[in-house]
Amino acid sequence: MPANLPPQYTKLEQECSLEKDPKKRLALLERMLAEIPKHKGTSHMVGELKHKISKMKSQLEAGLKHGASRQTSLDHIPREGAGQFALVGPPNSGKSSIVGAVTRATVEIAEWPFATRKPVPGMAAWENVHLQLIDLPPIAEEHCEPYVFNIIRTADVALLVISLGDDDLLGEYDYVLNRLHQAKIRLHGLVDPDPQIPTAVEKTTVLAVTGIDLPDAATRLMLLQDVVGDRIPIWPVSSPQQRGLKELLGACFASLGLMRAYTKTPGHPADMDDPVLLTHGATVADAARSIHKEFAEKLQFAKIWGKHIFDGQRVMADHVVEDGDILEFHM
Ligand SMILES: Nc1nc2c(ncn2[C@@H]2O[C@H](COP(=O)(O)OP(=O)(O)OP(=O)(O)O)[C@@H](O)[C@H]2O)c(=O)[nH]1
Ligand SMILES: [Mg+2]
Repeated sequence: MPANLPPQYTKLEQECSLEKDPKKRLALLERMLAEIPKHKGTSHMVGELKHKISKMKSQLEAGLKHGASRQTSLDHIPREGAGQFALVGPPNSGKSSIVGAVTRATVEIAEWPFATRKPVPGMAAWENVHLQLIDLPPIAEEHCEPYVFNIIRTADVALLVISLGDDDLLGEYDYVLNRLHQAKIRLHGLVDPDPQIPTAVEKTTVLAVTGIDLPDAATRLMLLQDVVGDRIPIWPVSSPQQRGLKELLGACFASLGLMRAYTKTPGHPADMDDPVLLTHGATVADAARSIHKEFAEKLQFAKIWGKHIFDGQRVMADHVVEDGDILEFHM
């Protein structure tokens, strides 16, 4: 028996699948339970909803018992948003300044090195997506927190930050790359594979240089450019002057290799603030599945609005989605 779900339920379900805050998620689940038509065709879904609600309630209660302030584990930060970026670099290179400039996180910014003592995550908004930046203590010969490598290893991307204000920027750059490689993390594009370290994890890398507002910045940037060549682009920024940060975040999103599609319910405009993030080559079925596995199972066809099709074209589940497409699922 088909579930025949009303559009307001489908909308709540989409909101809930994207909601990260546990309390808001619980409220949405409760509204879904109120909205879902109760008949034989939905009894399985009603049961599942009740189970999720009771699980979420116990998790919230357990969280309260262990103290209201959420403790950040030192070597694991739960991923949020479209992707997780670990800020990597020598001391005083401007990592915290970037995180402070583009997120609401409270970071330690100081003229002296080793100001950052623990990982601090923050969410940065770029267009209609959120990127999670993790400020980290520096990588230096004098001292380096061992957990830093675990965080970099599990992050989606390493955001390497080098300062043009550093008299030894090439030495620091080399040191960080080598130290990471010794810790079995090979920055993609910047470090070639080494048969001595065959198990090194290859990490997508975005390279930012800070201090483009400083004297000699242009000359120093050319020195670094000579070393990096055209292997990966260098994104120049000035955090105090808020220059280049939007472009840097754009490059961060691009490094994830994701595209954005949008969903709509019949008779309503698409929600362009709330993209579904998909890997390139994803199909209509993949898009449906990313919202809810039931969507994909019950999908009969989708209507699609985009660049290389006519508006509202009817497509089947195996149709490949393009960046910017709007999808209307029919079950
Ligand atoms: N002029 C200029 N100063 C900057 C820029 N970015 C950071 N700074 C300054 O550089 C110093 C170090 O900045 P932080 O952001 O604390 O550097 P960090 O890499 O987090 O340092 P650690 O925590 O020691 O690893 C501070 O005095 C910042 O104000 C920049 O783009 N331009
Ligand atoms: Mg810092």
